[in-house]
Amino acid sequence: MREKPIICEGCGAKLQFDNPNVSGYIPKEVYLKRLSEGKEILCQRCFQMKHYSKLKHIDLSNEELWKRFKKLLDRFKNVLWIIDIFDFEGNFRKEISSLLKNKNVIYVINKIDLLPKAVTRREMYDWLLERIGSDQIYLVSAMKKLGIQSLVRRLKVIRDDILIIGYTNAGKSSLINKICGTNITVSSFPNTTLDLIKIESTDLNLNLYDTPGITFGDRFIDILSPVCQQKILPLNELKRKTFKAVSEKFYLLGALVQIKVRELKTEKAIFQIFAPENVVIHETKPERVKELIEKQSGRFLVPPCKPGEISTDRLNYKVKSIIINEGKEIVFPGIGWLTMKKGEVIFDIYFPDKMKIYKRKALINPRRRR
Ligand SMILES: Nc1nc2c(ncn2[C@@H]2O[C@H](COP(=O)(O)OP(=O)(O)OP(=O)(O)O)[C@@H](O)[C@H]2O)c(=O)[nH]1
Ligand SMILES: [Mg+2]
Repeated sequence: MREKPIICEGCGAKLQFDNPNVSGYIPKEVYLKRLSEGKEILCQRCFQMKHYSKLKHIDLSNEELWKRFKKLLDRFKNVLWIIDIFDFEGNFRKEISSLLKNKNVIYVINKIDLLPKAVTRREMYDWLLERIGSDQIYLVSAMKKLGIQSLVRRLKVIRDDILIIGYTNAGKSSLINKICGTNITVSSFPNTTLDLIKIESTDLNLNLYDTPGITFGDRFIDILSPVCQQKILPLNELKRKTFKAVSEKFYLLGALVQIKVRELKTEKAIFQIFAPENVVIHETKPERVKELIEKQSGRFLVPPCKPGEISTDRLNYKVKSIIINEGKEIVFPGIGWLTMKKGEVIFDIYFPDKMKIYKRKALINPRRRR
């Protein structure tokens, strides 16, 4: 007979029968029935996420998760850091890397299927090597099962416990499921995994530990409701729109970011915006911006996903001027980036003051297609 499980097999929360609003809740009769049938035992939240893509709200504090994460890290020497390639700046945080100095760290760059097919693995690897500063980099797609075998070969030589860490929604649980054939709950909602989950892998001859994802709340996606975050999380190759830069024109990323061409430094300039399928990229004239944002935020202009979803006091806007030329990108963590294809432009970027934007060397090389 199966041992009586005391934690949810989907999210790691301690099972309890008393409070439906706290993690790990399962009605006692359901628990006993599934136990007697020898079936998988999931808490109500995991069950609803898995079968109905429905989120049951659980109060979670980022600070508390971070505190627990740091404590947990002390116990492990080997760490697998899962990083979402779509949100590299949001995921690859100094706050985390500074805690990994004396660890054996393997960097797993997940979701490579989101990038245009023309970007080669070599290009991605070189770009990442420069930024991460370690050659322990594995490029994978947990969803499309790419790069898994070479990662597995690497893991097999470790022969010791491995802690899986990373930002929420980076794909930690998805990757473990692909490697170990487990059935941990995976979803596009943030904070799916709630506690440590131990996976004993006979194939790898070691134990893996899945962990709850980290968030610091400063990515554009973080100010959206969990349901909206789920809606805009990219699952397919990113869409892109190409624009000829026109002085004074505005380019909107939903209602969250306004990009204005302040000045063309070259006669001609072309740029592209990359974003998930459900993020609206819209070109407009300066005189239309205010009205569009007021009337279409959460309607045509997604994100947000609903009118009034974000209270205006949280959207205190600031403006930052950035000059960029060919081969550079401006990143809006969690919702997209702008790649300069040709020429040089000064952009004025209007965005909520709690958010961070970054300028970086282009991941999507503008010269490839010439
Ligand atoms: N396109 C794409 N999506 C992926 C990939 N791996 C995971 N996802 C999706 O990303 C979302 C998050 O996956 P999870 O495995 O739940 O992520 P996690 O890191 O465990 O998240 P938390 O438990 O919240 O910390 C899900 O919608 C997955 O289907 C991938 O390789 N490519
Ligand atoms: Mg997870």
